Amino acid sequence: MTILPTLQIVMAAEMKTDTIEVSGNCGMCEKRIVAAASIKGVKSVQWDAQTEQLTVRYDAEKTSLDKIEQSIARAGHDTPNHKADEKAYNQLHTCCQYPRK
Ligand SMILES: [Cu+2]
Repeated sequence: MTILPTLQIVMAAEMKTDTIEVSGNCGMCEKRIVAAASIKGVKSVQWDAQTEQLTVRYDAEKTSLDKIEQSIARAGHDTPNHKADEKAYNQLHTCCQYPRK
């Protein structure tokens, strides 16, 4: 009798960390950006109003940086690859209407 080696299939999470620039001004922006970036598969999000840098840690098996950027753009904030939705931008609080590039 032959004993076959057991194949271990592990659905390992492929954790990735990326830092991108996301336009915004203040603490209100921070809440909005962090909420928008927190989609399925995202483990942690940090955004700094001074540097406008977003650091996101996510499971690349479940989501992608592109999806995260799209979600942020829909909330009204520019990302490197996705421009903010015009309507969403116009509806931002006046203190949040960062200068468009
Ligand atoms: Cu703001």
